[in-house]
Amino acid sequence: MLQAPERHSLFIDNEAIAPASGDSLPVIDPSDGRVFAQIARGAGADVDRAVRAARRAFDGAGTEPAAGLWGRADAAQRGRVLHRWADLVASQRETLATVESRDTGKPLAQARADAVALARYFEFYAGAADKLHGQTIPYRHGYTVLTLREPHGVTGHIIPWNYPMQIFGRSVGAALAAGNACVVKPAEDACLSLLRVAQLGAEAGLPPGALNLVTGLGAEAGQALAEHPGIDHISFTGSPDTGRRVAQAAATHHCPVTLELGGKSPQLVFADADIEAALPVLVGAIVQNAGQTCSAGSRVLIEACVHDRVIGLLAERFAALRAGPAHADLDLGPLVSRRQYQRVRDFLSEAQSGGLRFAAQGVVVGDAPPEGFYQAPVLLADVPPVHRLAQEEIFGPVLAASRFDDEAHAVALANGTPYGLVAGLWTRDGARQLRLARQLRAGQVFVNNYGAGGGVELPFGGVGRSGYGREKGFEALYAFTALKTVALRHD
Ligand code: TXE
Repeated sequence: MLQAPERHSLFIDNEAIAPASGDSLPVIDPSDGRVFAQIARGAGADVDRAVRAARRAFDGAGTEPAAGLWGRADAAQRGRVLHRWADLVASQRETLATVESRDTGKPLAQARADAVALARYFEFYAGAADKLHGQTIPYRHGYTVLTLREPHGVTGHIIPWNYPMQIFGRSVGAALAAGNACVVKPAEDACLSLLRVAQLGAEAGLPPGALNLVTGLGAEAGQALAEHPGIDHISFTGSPDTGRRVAQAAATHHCPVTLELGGKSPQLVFADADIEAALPVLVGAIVQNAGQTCSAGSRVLIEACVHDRVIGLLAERFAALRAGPAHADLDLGPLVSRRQYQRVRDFLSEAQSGGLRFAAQGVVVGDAPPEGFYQAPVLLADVPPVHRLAQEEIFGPVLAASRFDDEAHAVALANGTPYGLVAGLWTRDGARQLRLARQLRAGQVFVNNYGAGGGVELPFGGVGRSGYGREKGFEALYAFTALKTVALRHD
């Protein structure tokens, strides 16, 4: 007998709540294309309810339930709640990883790493909560001037489907540590882990309303959140087009926005690099999460004199990569949805019709269900730098390689897309390392590594089409506060 799909509610005021419409949306397992759950289809009325709950937790007064409990909590108290939350996430790592892996299609080991990273975000911001302080500023005689870092109030968070736990951790962890109350709109394609994480937050001691989740469609719940006049700051991770829409909606009520919009991040390989050390990192940076990573190293630029050798070595590794069901825990799982799969297939058709060279391709294992959204990794060589495959974010396991003649050429190619999120640089020449780190147009530059293993502590964000504002590290805490200057005249 077929099992009825599990049903999930919204999470408001620490309670599971049905959406006002009573409607739901199907959740599809990307490994086999089957519906296995239903989520609540939240929309405007539910967002409004969540914003009111958050406002009460932030600065509610009088006899309202949980009035101001989060807004008035000491910084150390907020830190303690986040610490307990980190411990609960760590203790439920396996459950969370299993849920995330099925929902997104990512191999179990990668989902496990995401759960560990989520706990680490909470741990980092737990420790930072009571170390976020202002300054005193030397001013004229007879004055004392100080700055206060104050929470915005109610913050909105629109989360994508590629790393639900990690992106929730970096965004909501920082916002709560800074004293804000949060309303979160997870992605319709993957939100089940976050519903569980929110429950753990309540168990850890978040008062009702401090954290609220409204699941639903982007055009409904997401748009309603961005437009809501009760939101004091919004952070968005997703596509450039939707980011623009969110910023426009937020601008109607002068709401500050942080946008992280992905990239077309290059890795530059010079002839003097330790190429053996670079190879697994070059492959990992595009295969991780099947290339559905904002900071994926989706371009590799190789110095001409070592180009053919590096392409040959990369091709060997690509040919050995295996894609299969998430639970099989291979190099990569399926893409998250049929839509994302189709998007990647369209790019690859364009590569084929444009005569691009497929230097190597991995395999989809034979027992992968045919209804799953599998794409074997592809290495494209000699991609003309102006080609769409070298310019646009594909968000799939497709690495575009091009060659460069000298340093200036390498920088011109690296900086030659509208994006600017991350860049990787492989060279043993110390002066070149510093020179190029300055010249590369990116929010993060990694030298002889890529991604620094996640880097919870390292400020992250882009320039140009990759967005603006910084998340992670202490920078996120600054972003989730408004600075107030107080000037006292006493003489
Ligand atoms: O993104 P969207 P999609 C890129 C990647 C991918 C492409 C399309 O290239 O192939 O975007 O993915 C919510 N108002 N990235 O269509 O639409 C939506 O519900 C408010 C890069 O899934 O940007 C989801 O929660 N919110 C990226 C979130 O926005 C809206 C991660 C992201 O969806 C909305 C994901 C609206 N009008 C995709 N419409 C990264 N930077 O890592 C949608 N949403």
